[in-house]
Amino acid sequence: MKFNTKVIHGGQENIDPAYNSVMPPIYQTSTFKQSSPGDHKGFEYARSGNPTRTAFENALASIENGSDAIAFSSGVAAIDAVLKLLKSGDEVISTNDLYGGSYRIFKTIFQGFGIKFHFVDMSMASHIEDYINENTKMVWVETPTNPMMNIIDIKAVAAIAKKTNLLLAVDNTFATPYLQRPLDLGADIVMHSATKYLGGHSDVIMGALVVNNKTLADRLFFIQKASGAIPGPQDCFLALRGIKTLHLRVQRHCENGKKVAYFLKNHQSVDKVYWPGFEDHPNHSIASRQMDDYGGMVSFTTIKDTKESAVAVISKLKVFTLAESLGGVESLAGHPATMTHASIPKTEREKTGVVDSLIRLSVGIEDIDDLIYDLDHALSF
Ligand code: P1T
Repeated sequence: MKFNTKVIHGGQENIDPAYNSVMPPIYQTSTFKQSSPGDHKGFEYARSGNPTRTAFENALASIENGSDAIAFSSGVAAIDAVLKLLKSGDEVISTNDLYGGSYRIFKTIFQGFGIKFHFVDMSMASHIEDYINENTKMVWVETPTNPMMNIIDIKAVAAIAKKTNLLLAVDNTFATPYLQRPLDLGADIVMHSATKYLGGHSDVIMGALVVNNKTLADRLFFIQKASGAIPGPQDCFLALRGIKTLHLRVQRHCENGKKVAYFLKNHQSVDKVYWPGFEDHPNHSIASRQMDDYGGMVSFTTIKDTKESAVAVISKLKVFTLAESLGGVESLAGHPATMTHASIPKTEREKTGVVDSLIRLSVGIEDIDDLIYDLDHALSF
């Protein structure tokens, strides 16, 4: 099956044996009747499993080319589950430019449990080799990175990780499986904030992991059940519905993202623009190889280069909404330094370019003329 068919039908065989509904029912139940102890139809207690959740998990596994997907109540709950594969004394090599909440759970929760994190510039995959020792167990990659749009070569990192038996986890939230399939490139675990493009409509908080290895899947399903950060059936229904239009939405996000990126690059009030589709992006050739297009996320600074100027631009926007999050149909603008990346110390985030004047756009699927007009108006100073 090709991707555009898989988003609609992948993993969706026999989803409603009772009435053959085309979409799975929302099984709003906490438990399932057993005929005698242990005798049931595959579902016992809804923390362990719910058919609506299974329908979402199977759809996601199908489009990521994995054997299994494991759903969670948020993206960070999915990250939390990955880290629970580790134990005290283990070390993780992580991308140095990444979502602030990922950095926060690494540093403020799991570091306290004795896991050590190294934040490394992975623009050259070989940089990670300097940090590998006998305690290293995992490499954490986010690509494109949030918010600097850096690109990391998944295949090259996977080759290094395989040599020393490290697990490679890739946060595929920005790219989505429509543009990038990390398991095919050698990753062991794909992580998603399903809150973003998978859900696609800014109406659900959810996360997921995808793997292509039954042993790893069993461990993660066990953590899902034992720690219990599961999504409810309504959220699973919404995220599944989102997946069915992922290909159409992301295609338009990419088209609009490209037009916005070039508009900004040519605007006299704009200084730097970060978007992996530019030929002068440092890892453009890797992006072109491992992604099918460049996505709808664009970050930029203005020539005034102050926090105040960024805030002034954002506050003039009318079609773009000032809000955290990304990947919904509507365009959003954010100020990473005070919003999504506020939990990273200023000196740390400024090293990777997350300066006070940086603005991040999640370019939505509205009419491009309205988006450009909105930006042009906000940038007229
Ligand atoms: O918000 P949640 O569903 O828990 O997902 C966390 C997460 C993980 N990974 C990436 C790359 C993310 O961007 C996020 C969430 N990010 C935002 C809320 C944001 O505005 O960047």
